Amino acid sequence: MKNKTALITGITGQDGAYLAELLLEKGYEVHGLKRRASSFNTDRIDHLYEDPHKKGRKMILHYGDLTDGTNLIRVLQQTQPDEVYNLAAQSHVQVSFETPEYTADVDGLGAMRLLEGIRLLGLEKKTRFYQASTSELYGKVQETPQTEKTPFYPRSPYACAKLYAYWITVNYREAYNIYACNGILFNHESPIRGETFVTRKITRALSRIFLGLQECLYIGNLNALRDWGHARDYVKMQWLMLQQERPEDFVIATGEQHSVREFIELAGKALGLAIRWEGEGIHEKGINMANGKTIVFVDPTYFRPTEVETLHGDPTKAKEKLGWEPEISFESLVQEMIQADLEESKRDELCQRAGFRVNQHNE
Ligand code: NDP
Ligand code: GDR
Repeated sequence: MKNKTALITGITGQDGAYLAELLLEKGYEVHGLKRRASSFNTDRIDHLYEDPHKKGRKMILHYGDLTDGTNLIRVLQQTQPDEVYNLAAQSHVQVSFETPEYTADVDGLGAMRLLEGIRLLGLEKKTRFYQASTSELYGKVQETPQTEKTPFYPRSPYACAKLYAYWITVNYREAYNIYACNGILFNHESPIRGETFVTRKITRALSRIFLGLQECLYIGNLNALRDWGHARDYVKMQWLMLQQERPEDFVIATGEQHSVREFIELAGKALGLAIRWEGEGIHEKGINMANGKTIVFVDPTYFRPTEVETLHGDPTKAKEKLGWEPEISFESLVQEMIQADLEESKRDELCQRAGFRVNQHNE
């Protein structure tokens, strides 16, 4: 039997990298959409890279962009995929308040362009479609914990765009019988998480503070509550969802909730840093108990115009129908992220001592 072919948009992102790895292990031919950038942007998948001059490659990258419909149709036509995973997005909630139109175009219309491409090319019966939907759809939550039936109340341009993508996926399933489904994924993290999402920002900053490369961490809402899982566990579900008899939407979450503050405390603990909190609101500070230095400051720059205060998922349907359980605990996730960032910071420290410039980003 011929091996399956998959097309992953967003292959250079966190989930794209883990999913590409998983599908290659399963024997798929993996095609990925990458954006043209002024420098190499494939760090996360470089270990899977194959020389474009080599015959019989299993991973092939195509230039493209979700805002460019004709490009998407061409890539779909060339690759004739059995499965499309639409992971590409302007995925930062806070940035979406600054780039609402672009975010709507990529995250909302982008999904429609792919679905319409599948239809125009007559691939409705062949191609299965996965849409990266999000717990941000619940926004101002109407029910706790959140299930597939909980009403949506988006609270950002990002979530509003993803709401369109969610419903257009349902609509193409119902209108044209395309095997299309939404994974409503709660936050998932890993050592290759983007550096400006809160978890990675914390593990990176604390590692650097620990080594003396950075003075402090500036943070926004310490009390936000999230249901954090590990990306490696979550991409398994993305694949599983496309292997069922009938297409359905699933919530993917751990069912456990923690605050940003707890994340900082646990990450500190993994480094042997005990943190004491002092003050309130925007004056709250995190103090290193070993030396009395303030290492965490609240900075309102990171507050959002409308915040999602709490998210807590109920993954019962995924457990019952797909036999899926997250395998990596919250504690192991934090530990793994700290270990990786400590390694990276040690490399930076060596470079700095040898007189080389290192990345000083602290957003
Ligand atoms: P990342 O931000 O790590 O990756 C996003 C990917 O999309 C990158 O490959 C990026 O390319 C690509 N991309 C961005 N804009 C465009 C565009 N205009 N055209 C083509 N590609 C583009 O996200 P994650 O891997 O964390 O998330 C994957 C998907 O899942 C996203 O859609 C996200 O919204 C959604 N999601 C994520 C959750 C999470 O907790 N991680 C939870 C729920 C949903 P480049 O590398 O060039 O920037
Ligand atoms: P989120 O993730 O918005 O949930 O979206 P993020 O890590 O950005 O924020 C989580 C919570 O932490 C609070 N927070 C901060 N966030 C950032 N980025 N930086 C800070 O300094 C900071 N301080 C506090 C936020 O206010 C928020 O409450 C992620 C993305 O991956 C989306 O693409 C995805 O859809 C959702 O998760 C599920």
